[in-house]
Amino acid sequence: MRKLRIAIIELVTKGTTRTLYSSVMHANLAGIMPQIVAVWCEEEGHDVTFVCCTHRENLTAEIPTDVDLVFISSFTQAAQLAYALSNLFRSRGAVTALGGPHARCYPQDAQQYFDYVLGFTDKAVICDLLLDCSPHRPVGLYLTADRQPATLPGVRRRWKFIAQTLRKAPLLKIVPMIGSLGCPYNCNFCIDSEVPYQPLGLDIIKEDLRFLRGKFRRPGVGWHDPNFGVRFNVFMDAIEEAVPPGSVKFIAESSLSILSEPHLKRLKRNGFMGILPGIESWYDLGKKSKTGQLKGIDKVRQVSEHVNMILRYLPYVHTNFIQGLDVDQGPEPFELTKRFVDTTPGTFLAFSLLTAFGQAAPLNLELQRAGRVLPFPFHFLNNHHAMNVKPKHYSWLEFYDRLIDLTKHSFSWPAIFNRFKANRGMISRSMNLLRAVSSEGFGRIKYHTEMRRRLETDRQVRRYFDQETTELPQFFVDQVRKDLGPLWEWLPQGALYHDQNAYLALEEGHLSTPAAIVSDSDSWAAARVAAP
Ligand code: B12
Ligand code: SF4
Repeated sequence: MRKLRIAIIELVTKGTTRTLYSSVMHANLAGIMPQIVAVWCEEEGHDVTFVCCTHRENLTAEIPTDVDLVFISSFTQAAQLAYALSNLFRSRGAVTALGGPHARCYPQDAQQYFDYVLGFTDKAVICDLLLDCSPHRPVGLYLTADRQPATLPGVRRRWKFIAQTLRKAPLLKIVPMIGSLGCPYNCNFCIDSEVPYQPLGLDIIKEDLRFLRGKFRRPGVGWHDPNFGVRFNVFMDAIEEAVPPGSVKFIAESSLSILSEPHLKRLKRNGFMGILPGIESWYDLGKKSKTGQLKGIDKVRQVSEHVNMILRYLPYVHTNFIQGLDVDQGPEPFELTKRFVDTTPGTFLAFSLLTAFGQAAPLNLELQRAGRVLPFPFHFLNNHHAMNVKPKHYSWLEFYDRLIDLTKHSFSWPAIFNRFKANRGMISRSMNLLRAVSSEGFGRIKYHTEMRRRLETDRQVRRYFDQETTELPQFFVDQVRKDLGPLWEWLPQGALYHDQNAYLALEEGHLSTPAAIVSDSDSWAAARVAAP
């Protein structure tokens, strides 16, 4: 095989940004897979240039002009940026490949702009792509393994790329690690609801933790497991065997059902500093939060007590809520969350707008069938900048009024002050203060308020929200142009639009695209299979 010059670009943001939060945190939002793909490409003997793009960098200067192959890793919010970059690199003669959440959620759309679009990715998929490495146009080839990989390279092998990324994190440095894939729960809005739970090798994890202690005085690790701690004791035994208690700081996303008091004691002893449980709804998903059949105010009381208990053990708790679920109606869900803010002053609350990310989750099929998915450009699909699902029980104006009221309540000065008082330690206090006054708190109030104003005053926007037109209002076009900066010129024609019902079309057999399923035993490059 000829030696390829390969660039790997990870997009952790969707455009030019200069906020304080972005300069402190963006490099810490880097994923694991771009680093892994870089490792696999080097292992196959190729030259790799790796850039984690926090969007202060000049990409066109950092990537050599003569690369043969460019991998781009993108969330849906960065899809337009990714499409523009692919167009630019293709014009220079490179072949391009897309991986990451956007590729898993909207493969058919991405195939119009990339030579390869990757779903589940293991080393066999990457090796087959490297062997082929040729343009596939006008429709790219969709490559996927038939399941999540059984094993992934750990920190030691990824170190070169981790170190390079963390140089862009001036204060807090969080090393991404992963101990499991998939999830045993089946929340119907989630990308992992149908992906079986699968633990990864404990030996690699132990080796990595020991390795990191040689790199930092007290390393910080962020677990990227979709739901950390499902096999709690096995996992904690491994951590305890590898490193002395408290010598590594950890952050993890975990469900409340896992965060019992005995587990919290063990987490505290082992240096867990932050935990991100998803509460999501006061009326649904009781299994995940261990509240069973409890609903409404009863659930608020129980969860509030639970989160306050967590805060007695761990200094930082970030709770997630989904706004606009079908079970919600009237003022009550929002008022209950306000009550939760008051009774649980130490937690940071994140309010995600219900978003149907293409073919990510079973619920999206129902929503598309019901004609309730709006075609907002991908750029706005990050759970905050647009809600692409028409709410079942709210008008848009009522929904935004309630959302703004709730966000203002959570980031009012009294709430910020109470949070500050309730938190322990400078890191938790300053992180929550920074998040409140930066893009997440004040920034979001400003953004939602502007959206609410436009709904009332901008006829184009109103008609778009009411599904009377699919023509994109100028307000949205201007934002994408501003965020893309000079790369706007490279955005392919039509790339602001997508078929928001593509998943349904696929399920009903109206869409077929060149695709290849690759598994360890069935190499696509060898067999050249092209099956739907
Ligand atoms: C860990 C995690 C994070 C971490 C790490 C993010 C990161 N850079 O990876 C943090 C907390 C920082 C985060 C932040 C956000 N997240 Co997040 N996150 C997750 C989570 C829980 C796990 C993802 C994961 O790492 N899985 C393990 C990997 C190994 O598996 P995988 O993701 O399935 O990837 C496979 C393939 O896609 C492929 N692949 C993945 N990446 C790449 C890259 C290349 C180059 C290639 C070739 C292949 C490839 O290989 C993997 C193995 O098969 C998922 C939910 C879930 N249950 O999966 C949400 C999820 C990915 N996040 C989501 C969102 C919306 C966000 C935010 C926008 C939220 C926000 N508003 O702030 C931000 C965006 C941050 C960013 N970097 O741009 C959505 C993405 C939807 C979408 N289509 O964009 C998800 C799916 C949750 C959801 N709402 O359903 N997130
Ligand atoms: S518990 Fe979390 S990761 Fe698991 S299915 Fe539900 S939302 Fe997804």
